[in-house]
Amino acid sequence: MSRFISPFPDFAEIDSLFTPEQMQIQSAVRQFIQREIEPLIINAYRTEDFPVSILPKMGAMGLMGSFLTGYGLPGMDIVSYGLVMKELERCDSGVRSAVSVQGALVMFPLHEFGSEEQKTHWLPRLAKGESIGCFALSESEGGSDPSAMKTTVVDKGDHYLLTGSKMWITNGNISEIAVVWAKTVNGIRGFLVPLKLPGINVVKMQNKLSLRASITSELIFDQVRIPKSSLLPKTEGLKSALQCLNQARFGISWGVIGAAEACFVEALNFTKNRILFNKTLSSFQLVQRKLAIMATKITQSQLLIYRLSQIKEQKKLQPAQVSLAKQVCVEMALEVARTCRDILGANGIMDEYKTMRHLCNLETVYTYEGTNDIHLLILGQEITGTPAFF
Ligand code: TGC
Ligand code: FAD
Repeated sequence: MSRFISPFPDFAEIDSLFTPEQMQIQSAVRQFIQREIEPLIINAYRTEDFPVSILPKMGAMGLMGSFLTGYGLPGMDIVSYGLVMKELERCDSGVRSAVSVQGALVMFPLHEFGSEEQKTHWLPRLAKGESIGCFALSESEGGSDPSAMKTTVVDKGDHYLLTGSKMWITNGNISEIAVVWAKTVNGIRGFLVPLKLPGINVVKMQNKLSLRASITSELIFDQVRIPKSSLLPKTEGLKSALQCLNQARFGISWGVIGAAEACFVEALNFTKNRILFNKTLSSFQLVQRKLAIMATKITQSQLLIYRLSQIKEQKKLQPAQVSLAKQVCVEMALEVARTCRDILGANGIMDEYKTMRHLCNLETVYTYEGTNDIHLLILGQEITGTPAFF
């Protein structure tokens, strides 16, 4: 077996596929997380808060919008970007979420659909983590069907009027700007909205039992006058929003493998030390079966995302391939986390072990960015040619 950067058993010798630069990025991010974020994460989860002090540090490391180029952005290759996501989520899905939203859902739409002025003003600030943004697509009624959104923007000549509300918005309360998707007479468009404007109320959603180390907010827009310059001029209908989701879903697919590996390693170590019936837990056949199945499934996901990263690097990755990755990897990670929680016995429900935190987080990851069902339906449509959403 090859040298492991991870204590996870690398049967497919995935680590040997990475270039020295990619391994260096992974190792630097892992060390940064162990030093700066791991010590804060249990308390952040208990208090349902996000450790905002880490954001400029992550910016300084080039982790925000790391896959984007120009405007002083890091321009990492796709595998390196994936490895960053994986290391962040090895710590906590909430940490990866904050970076996913900033990079894939705020910086990407600016980069792709923004005016030159919007890009030069915002991209460097967002990259440094000096300014934080959020992505406001979902509404309270039916997040899976964003085309049914009720939020509107009306052209009033010298300004726009924004009315409606958005729900479940990651980073909302810590954001200076929001990428808001709203209906106009020309269909759905994206707007870059400063959240300090009069008529905007940002309300933190409290008492989540999942993704607690992440800020989730409701954004309420009560006839908000927004400047004409807020429009992201190159957005064209819902498909522009969905293009952003492709970027984020891809990062999630890498990220959750980090969460799964973290649970696996914690459970494996536990089985080696736990004595039951005068033997280590790791020596029982039933336990080895669980470990073997998990190692196999994690390895399958690692191979899948590596292959899809090659296709993405060639700029040929299709949305259905991203759905395949999100569906397979998240379902795998959730199953692994559940099995690891079982192996840990009663200890597994305590927060000094990370597995239950990952398990609870992964319930959110299973739902956001397109539920598991939505991705299966996208795959079903791709396979049969028949949409079964409605
Ligand atoms: P439909 O008619 O299928 O498509 C409308 C137009 O968009 C095109 N399209 C895509 N383009 C790029 N990428 C994709 N993934 C695309 N999917 C579709 C499509 O070709 C069409 O183009 P055109 O030219 O014909 O106009 O649209 P639909 O309304 O029937 O919906 C399809 C469906 C259900 C798959 C879509 O709405 C969907 O994906 N729903 C799930 C919504 C979702 O994922 N929301 C996520 C919100 S953000 C979030 O959760 C952030 S969590 C952040 C964190 O903390 O990490
Ligand atoms: P619904 O759409 O109501 O779905 C309910 C159930 O119905 C699910 O099981 C679903 O799979 C199933 N279902 C839906 N449609 C079909 C169908 N056609 N056929 C069969 N079954 C179906 N959104 C943002 O815009 N920005 C964010 O930053 C953001 N962050 C989030 C953070 C957290 C912590 C959470 C929990 C959510 C976040 N979301 C965000 C919202 C997220 O994208 C939505 O929750 C998700 O899209 C699902 O929408 P919903 O919750 O309204 O569920």
